[in-house]
Amino acid sequence: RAIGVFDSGVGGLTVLKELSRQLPEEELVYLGDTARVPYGTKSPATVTRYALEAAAFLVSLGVKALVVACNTASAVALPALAARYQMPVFGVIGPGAARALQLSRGRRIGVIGTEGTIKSEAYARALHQLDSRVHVFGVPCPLFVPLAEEGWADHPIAHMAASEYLMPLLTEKIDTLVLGCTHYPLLKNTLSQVLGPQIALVDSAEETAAAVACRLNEDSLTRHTPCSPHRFFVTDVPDRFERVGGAFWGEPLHGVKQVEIG
Ligand code: DGN
Repeated sequence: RAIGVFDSGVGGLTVLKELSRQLPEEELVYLGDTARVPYGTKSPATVTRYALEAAAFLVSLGVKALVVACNTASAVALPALAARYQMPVFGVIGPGAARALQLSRGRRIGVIGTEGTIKSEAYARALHQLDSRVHVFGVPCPLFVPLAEEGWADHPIAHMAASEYLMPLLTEKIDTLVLGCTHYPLLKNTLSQVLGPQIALVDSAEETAAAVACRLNEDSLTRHTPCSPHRFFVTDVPDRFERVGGAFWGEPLHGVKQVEIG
């Protein structure tokens, strides 16, 4: 059986890519809720409703585990999803927080994400639960999402936006930065140019894939035979997803199907 992955749109393909790299034998089914993107500016109640509907669609396909690739949905809807389903349900917040603490030497950790993710303080809660002495500084960086989708992650405009957004984090002398949004791994180069080499970057996508691999192994749910091709679904017409998603997925996307959920 497949692993079901959902996100508000194309961004979650960064998580899917890591899953397919770290678990090459697993079959993956992806749902991008492109009719209702962005989640980042919506209320927790609305995002939770969307997340439950997206999960229900994947569960109807018979998946064995769910991965909430979207940081905003992970931040506000994970308890509701975990309460509804018996199968393993993974979010991106816990794995990203755990890795940030491993890397941080001075316990001064910055978190960047959508407005919804930062306002929820989900990363700060996860970090404080793991270590009560940690200092967490959250900054919403909403412009990074359209910049990444425009293919401008390395453009001077992205550099300017990053300098503005990250200034307060440099003032706070953070030593580690969590990339708390699906789109931000594309901006890694720009971010490390602005922050300098001393500040460690945590890619939640990589950490989440590692957590999924570990848990599937423990539960003996891992596949050991080559998988059938991954499947991609969206809730709006697939054109834009196929065009923009290629850069996130790493190769051209074809055969994306439109579905109705909710
Ligand atoms: N996928 C969203 C996230 O990781 O928070 C970003 C895109 C959005 O909904 N704004």
